[in-house]
Amino acid sequence: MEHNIWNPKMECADRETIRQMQLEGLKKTVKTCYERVPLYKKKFDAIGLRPEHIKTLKDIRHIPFTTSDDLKENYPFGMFAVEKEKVIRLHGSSGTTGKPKIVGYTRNDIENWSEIVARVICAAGGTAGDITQISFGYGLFTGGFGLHYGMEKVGAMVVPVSSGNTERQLMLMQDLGSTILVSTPAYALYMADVAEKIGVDMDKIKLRLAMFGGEGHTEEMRRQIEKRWHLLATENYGLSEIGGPGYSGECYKQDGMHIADDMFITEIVDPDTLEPLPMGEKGELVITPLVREAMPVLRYRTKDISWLNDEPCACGRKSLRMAKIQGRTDDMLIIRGVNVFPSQIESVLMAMSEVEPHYEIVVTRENYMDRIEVKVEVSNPALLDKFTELEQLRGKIRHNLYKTLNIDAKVTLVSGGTLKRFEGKAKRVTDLRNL
Ligand code: DLL
Repeated sequence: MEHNIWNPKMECADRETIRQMQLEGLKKTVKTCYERVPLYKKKFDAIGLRPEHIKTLKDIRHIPFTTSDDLKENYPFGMFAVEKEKVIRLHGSSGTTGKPKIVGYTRNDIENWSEIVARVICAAGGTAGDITQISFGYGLFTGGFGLHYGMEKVGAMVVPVSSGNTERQLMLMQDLGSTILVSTPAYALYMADVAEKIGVDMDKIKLRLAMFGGEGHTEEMRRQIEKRWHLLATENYGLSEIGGPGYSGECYKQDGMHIADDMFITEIVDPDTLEPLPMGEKGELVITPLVREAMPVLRYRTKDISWLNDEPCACGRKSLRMAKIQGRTDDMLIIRGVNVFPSQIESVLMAMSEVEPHYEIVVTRENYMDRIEVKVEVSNPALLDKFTELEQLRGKIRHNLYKTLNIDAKVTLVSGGTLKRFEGKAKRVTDLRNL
């Protein structure tokens, strides 16, 4: 596989050069926000902060945070920093209920976006000769169009199938000889199930690389998907509020996601005190884009938990790397006082060969007591008829969950193919407690 670097000047720049660029970008963005976005003028004036007070990168800690509530309150165009005539595209968050978070792009924004997605693609090993099947939804979701533009920039042949109609996806994958799959990990799993069911010969599939994003997966889940599809799977991360994918992505070394830090300042803060944390410590990811024209945001609180690594990577890039998302500050479940992230439950399940990577978590409260139920599909269908063995497996899963997470869960084993499958982002947790 070829291992090129899309933009060596930026991706391999020394940290000092990057810091210089970041400081310039920060000053400019702060000035634009203050002068053009009423929300920021209000926030700055309230604490007596003026753009000229930002003199060093460290001064970023004086700038107020931006949250998703700010976007909601200023829906749809209140956060825009340019006249509407300059905005050539809108996208939005992927939630299906309520009002979406709307973000805008100028022509330059689209150009910069394609550039950083091209970096992520190249880092993963994507090249001009590839045939890329984009199975992310096209629409307000930034995933489809983001990867599409990046792939075209790299020169790959793009097949914009979008998500859904899985049998047709598989037909095209075989007929066209797709070499890269772009999707959520949940959809790649679902597609593998359907491929098996309709008897697709996996050896004839030419996919060599999958680029997953839009949601996380555990390392164990990644290995399973790689094995089933015979490919290398890389992960990339982003969110609509900062422009979508392209912000960060893994290289083929699969050792942290490289951040486009000539275009973004990244901080990790303690989600409770909001104080910035030192390199390597785990906390909430806070992002300040530096080159966005249509909708710049300052210190956007992502609610995603990660940590940073500033060591140069074996691939040659010197950019900051972020660890895979450990969970969201708002998806942490507190079960009878114990903090549990769904990804930890996934890790426990995925480490067991007796179950499939399809599970659901249901949390309820009865008589003031939290109850958690973990439903998971068993791998061997014959097991379902053997009461004793089934009970043994249930006990084993319960024991492993208790040992690792210190929670006592009800475990329900179901037969293969019975739990919900997802064409986009998976939704595996249902919290019925009305907290
Ligand atoms: O999911 C942007 C994107 C599309 C990134 C395609 C990568 C590829 P939203 O729909 O606004 O944007 O959702 C953003 O999704 O705050 C994370 O919680 C989650 N997320 C996205 N990528 C990952 C990932 C896009 N690799 C929200 N790992 C973010 C974990 C992810 N979570």
